Amino acid sequence: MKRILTIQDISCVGKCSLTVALPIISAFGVEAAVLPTAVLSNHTAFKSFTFRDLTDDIPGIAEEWKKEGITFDAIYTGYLGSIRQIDLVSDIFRDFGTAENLIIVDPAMADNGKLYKGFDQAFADKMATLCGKADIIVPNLTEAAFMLNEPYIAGGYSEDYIKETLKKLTGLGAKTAVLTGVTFEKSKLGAYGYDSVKNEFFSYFREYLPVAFHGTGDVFASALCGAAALGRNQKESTEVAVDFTVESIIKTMNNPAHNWYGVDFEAAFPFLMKKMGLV
Ligand code: PXL
Repeated sequence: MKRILTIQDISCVGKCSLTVALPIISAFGVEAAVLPTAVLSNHTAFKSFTFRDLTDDIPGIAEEWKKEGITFDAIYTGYLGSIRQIDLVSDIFRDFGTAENLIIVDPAMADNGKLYKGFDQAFADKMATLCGKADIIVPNLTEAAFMLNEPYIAGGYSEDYIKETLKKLTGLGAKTAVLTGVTFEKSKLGAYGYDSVKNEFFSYFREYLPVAFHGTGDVFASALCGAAALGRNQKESTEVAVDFTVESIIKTMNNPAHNWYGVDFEAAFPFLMKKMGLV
């Protein structure tokens, strides 16, 4: 069985980060190993939250894995809480990265033109250096703008603008960049990628849904990792991730009792497993 190490916080309630990554990776029939970076009562879009930083635990946990000779087919990082944590995650890439395994970085730190609570430009600059060490990065347009120190453009941009942005993102050092939340026409939304090794662009669009839910970036990244770990190529993995995210949003819209803080990705598992040929 393939094994993914995912490094991000555990927000006890909130349907994001580890409470999303763990079940989704498992649904692919892939083992999910976790390195929790912090424990929060709930994610930071709630009015208030507790935050227990686990940074000091990271080196010791990694040492134990080294003693055991544990290896990973992919390492996937999401929300990270501090600049020091990014340095420690870089050490993990150095120590557990190989020529064969995939390093996937979701620079989860911003959306809709704004950084999440607690982050500043220095953090975004540091996240850009972590992205430089990845095989695949999956920023949204806001995260891309902060990492490139450019203004955020919400819409009305051209395909050339997206292609240039993708080239600048891989210029940070990542082999492939996949931008999420890309839209050229009102009725369609999707992801646009660039593989700098093959010098190839790829994209996949679905119908635009007039809703916005928290945690969809984490759902997208987790599904892309699962598909990539099972050997799907970058375009195929992107398609699986877009389709699963759209299906999760549709399930949420169809549930009148859905909560405000995350999507009902659990209800989309039958769809995912069929799509992946797992059932
Ligand atoms: O969904 C990204 C995310 C992850 N973890 C925490 C967050 C957020 C977004 O707000 O607050 C703690």
